[in-house]
Amino acid sequence: MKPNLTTTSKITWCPGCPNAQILVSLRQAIEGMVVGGKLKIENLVMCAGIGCHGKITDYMNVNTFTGLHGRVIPAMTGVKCANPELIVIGSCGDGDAFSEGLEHLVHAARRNSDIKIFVHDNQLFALTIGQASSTSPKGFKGKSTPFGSTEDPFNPLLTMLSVGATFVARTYAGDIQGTKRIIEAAIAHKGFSFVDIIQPCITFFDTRDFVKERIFWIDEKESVNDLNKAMMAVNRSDDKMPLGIFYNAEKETFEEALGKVGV
Ligand SMILES: Cc1ncc(C[n+]2csc(CCOP(=O)(O)OP(=O)(O)O)c2C)c(N)n1
Repeated sequence: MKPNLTTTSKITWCPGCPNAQILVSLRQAIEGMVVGGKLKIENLVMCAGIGCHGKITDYMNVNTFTGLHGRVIPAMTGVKCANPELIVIGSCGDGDAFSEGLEHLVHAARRNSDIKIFVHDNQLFALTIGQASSTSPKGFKGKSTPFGSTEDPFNPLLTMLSVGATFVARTYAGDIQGTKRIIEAAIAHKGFSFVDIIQPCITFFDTRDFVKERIFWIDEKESVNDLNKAMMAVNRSDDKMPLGIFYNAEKETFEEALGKVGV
């Protein structure tokens, strides 16, 4: 039966915020998986951090846990370890995942913890009104960098591939069907799933036109089983923005390995 994933909480994102498009994609992905018998709604737990993205748990009628800024991954890892039967998904911001919480992200990927993380990547700290984050482009002018950021941005896809993430993908919030497909595949994957979702912040850094001119869907067959090719696909010298599942591999999960301890 189709689950009712809506809640009575008032949506307080800015009108037109692409976070709402991510919400639609997520709901559609989960509805489809539940109706198709691939997921039991009572087994799903969704975690989130602090930031604009973090409001998503208010709007999802599933088991949720909203933790601290930068600490989404430890909460997810804890839930999964405590009850490996649960399917644990989470939303975090680029500030959350790549600045304050980067160490958690890297080690969860390295361990292949069976959790699925969706980064709402708007290239800045949005809730605190527009400071530069790790993925802000060089020259970005925001509240903390009024003369322009002097730093090169962090490449999360390349980092995730290099530390052992077994599912690495990127999508664009404005492509609701594309994002739905990627979310479904990430949830279905056994092991650590990392999805970077390009989510322009229409209030502090509206990159929608810039992004739409540069995104393209890759031919996933080219790299999905080949780590070196996946690394090449995400490490471009031009400003094009590839979307799709770059890499998807099978490996023993952290929880499976833990289950063998002492046996
Ligand atoms: C431990 C801690 N550090 C900093 C903050 C302040 N803070 C709250 S939201 C936020 C920015 C969130 O940015 P991001 O994670 O990118 O999410 P977005 O708002 O862009 O969705 C910060 C720095 C906090 N609440 N807790």
